[in-house]
Amino acid sequence: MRNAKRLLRSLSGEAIWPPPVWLMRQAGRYLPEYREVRAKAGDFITLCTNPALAAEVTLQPLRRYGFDAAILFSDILMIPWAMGQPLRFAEGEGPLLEPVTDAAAIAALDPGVVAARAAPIMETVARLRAAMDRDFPETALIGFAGSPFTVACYMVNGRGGGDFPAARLMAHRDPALFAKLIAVLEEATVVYLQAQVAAGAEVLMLFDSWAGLLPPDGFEAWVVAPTQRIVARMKALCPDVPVIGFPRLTGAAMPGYAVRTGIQGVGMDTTMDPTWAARAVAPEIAIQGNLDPLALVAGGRALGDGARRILAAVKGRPAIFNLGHGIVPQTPPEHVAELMAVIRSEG
Ligand code: 1CP
Repeated sequence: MRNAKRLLRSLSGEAIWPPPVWLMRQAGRYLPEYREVRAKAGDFITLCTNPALAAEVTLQPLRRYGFDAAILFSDILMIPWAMGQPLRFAEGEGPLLEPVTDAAAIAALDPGVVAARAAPIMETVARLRAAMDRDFPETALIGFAGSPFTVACYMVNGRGGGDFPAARLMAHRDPALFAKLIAVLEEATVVYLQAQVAAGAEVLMLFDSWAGLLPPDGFEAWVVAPTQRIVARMKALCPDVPVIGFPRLTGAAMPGYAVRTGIQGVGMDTTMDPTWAARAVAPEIAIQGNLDPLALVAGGRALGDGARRILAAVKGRPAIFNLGHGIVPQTPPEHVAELMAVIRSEG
């Protein structure tokens, strides 16, 4: 039976026109209705672990724009949180974690508790699936996790906002220790993604936002190999669920990552030339991206020309329209409607 959902068709290698569209961070602070729920929830972790509110903010952008996918409202740092690493989101500062810096701290991390502690997140997925089957039957539900390397960056450094020198140094100075952390994260990620699929996620995405910080041998050891193992295990557990990888800022190494990890879709970051990627990535793998989030803030010509350039580049091959990174909070909501009109007028 042919699947009617446009996102799933692209991820099974079909070149559909116009391509399906969703936007990274499509639920978030640029939407007044999100800010309202966020204020009601109090802090960000409370929002992520409240199934009614997390499902509500996930659905908000679908009601406005009719995207082809919803992405679970949660965060990549909910895996370290579920393993017991102290985490908070400070206003204006982003995530703050108690850094994991030695063998004892890594040995204390238990992937076995992830399923139980993440149960409220799975309840969100289940609610979303029920609501979407009823109200958005053609929209696919994406579950996600951070890739082990990117999550390890935050766990070891304790915060974002830099280029994670402590994590990168640990990988060089004590690769056996760093490998243990990556192995724990692999295990936790498989458990966490499998639970999302069991609850109703139809597509999985692995965010590797900081993959581009690594030298080639590190990219191989800490990004390609762990992702390959996670994807292989997910294929064994749920063969019909496609996986999208997003190895951000990895340039010419991206097409090799896409083929070797066994994923069905690959994200292009803002810097990537989509015309190049359309040829360099294996033709059965959907390419996803990559409008500059700031072109969406600017609107007008920057938005229209930028979107049309990407559409022209990906025409005739499996693709998914998206941004090259997440929506920024100052994005005018009407510019997102403008973008949807540009994409749909190409159809
Ligand atoms: O104040 C708030 O409301 C919190 C802001 C916020 C939001 C809306 C954070 C904190 N996370 C999220 C949601 C989120 N994060 C989603 C689901 C919503 C959606 O996409 O619609 C997803 C998929 C993520 C993924 C995520 N979190 C990534 C990977 C993608 C990327 O942007 O590179 C990363 C690196 C994070 C860490 C994180 N969480 C939050 C912030 C501000 C950050 C970045 C920290 C930094 O600067 O390094």
